[in-house]
Amino acid sequence: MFRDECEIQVAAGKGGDGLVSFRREKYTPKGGPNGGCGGDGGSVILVASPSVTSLLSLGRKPRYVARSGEPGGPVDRHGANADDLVLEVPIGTQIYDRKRGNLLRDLALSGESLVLAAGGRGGRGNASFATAINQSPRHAEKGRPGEERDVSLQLKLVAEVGLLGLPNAGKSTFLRSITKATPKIADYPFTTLEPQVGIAQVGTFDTLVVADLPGLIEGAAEGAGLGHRFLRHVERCRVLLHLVDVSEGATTEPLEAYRIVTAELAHYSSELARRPRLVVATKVEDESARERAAELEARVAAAVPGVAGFLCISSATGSGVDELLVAANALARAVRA
Ligand SMILES: Nc1nc2c(ncn2[C@@H]2O[C@H](COP(=O)(O)OP(=O)(O)OP(=O)(O)O)[C@@H](O)[C@H]2O)c(=O)[nH]1
Ligand SMILES: [Mg+2]
Repeated sequence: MFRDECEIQVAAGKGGDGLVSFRREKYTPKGGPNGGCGGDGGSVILVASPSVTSLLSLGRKPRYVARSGEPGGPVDRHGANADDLVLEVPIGTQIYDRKRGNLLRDLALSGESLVLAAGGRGGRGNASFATAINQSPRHAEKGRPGEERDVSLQLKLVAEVGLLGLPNAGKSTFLRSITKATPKIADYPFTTLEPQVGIAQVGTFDTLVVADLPGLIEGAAEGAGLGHRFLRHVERCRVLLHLVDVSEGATTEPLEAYRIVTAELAHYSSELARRPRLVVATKVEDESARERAAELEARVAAAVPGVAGFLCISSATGSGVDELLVAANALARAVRA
């Protein structure tokens, strides 16, 4: 199972209390104050880690509590600081404050971290309060409470290229043919239930991170099929590849297939609908497919905003696949620049 959002509560550790204590030495009736300070409570910290790919395990527990600092001891002994509680999240996790609803941080890079809840400071012991006037203070501070926070976490994949299309368009097959990723492939719709990323080698020097997504169908915005919530994963993609099956066996006519996905994209976000795109005719292996591809090209090339090119591929024979990668890479670089 894959999980791309979860809600958790976190509580940092309380600071240890400071101590009230006095020196007791033989033959010294009234020793000075020697109560030590409490240690600091542990903080709760989120770190983006490449070894975590979903929010599944984090979401299993509703609340995470860091340990408290140890109290101060006699003879000026400082209580031990508690260790921080470090929680690993996938790269691309966005953290929202649930009370205020605002975005706290976007952990888009490996190793980036956020202190979600800071540990409470330890209280000072009575030794810290001794002055020339008050040489035997009888009070110490309590440790401060740790911060608490309710957050919701959302994972947005970080990929340069996103694959869009109707179910069975050949998205997963394409990803498999260009990367080491092994998405499931089958001739029934909605084989892909969760987004998956792979890294493609382009030429000798370049790599391209490509995200395979579930198929979109008419009415996805209203929840049809798998809905369109997963489109948030393409929000970060610089470039979209819109795959359209033009083979004999396609269940939907190419132009209609193109229109449906474009409309659902626009429904989701007008900005996303204008994202630079390549339209890709898939399963182009015979003359009739080539004809349908040419027809589609003639229609979509007619000034659709964002469409930067039209290509034909067959992941089965490999024809056009390298050219598509080079074109997608060039477009991604052009957008980045
Ligand atoms: N002949 C031919 N068949 C292909 C090609 N690419 C994909 N297919 C077939 O088309 C069917 C669907 O392929 P998938 O890659 O699973 O399609 P998808 O777009 O990922 O589908 P969903 O995950 O359901 O949205 C499978 O039976 C594939 O074998 C191709 O280039 N040529
Ligand atoms: Mg698929």
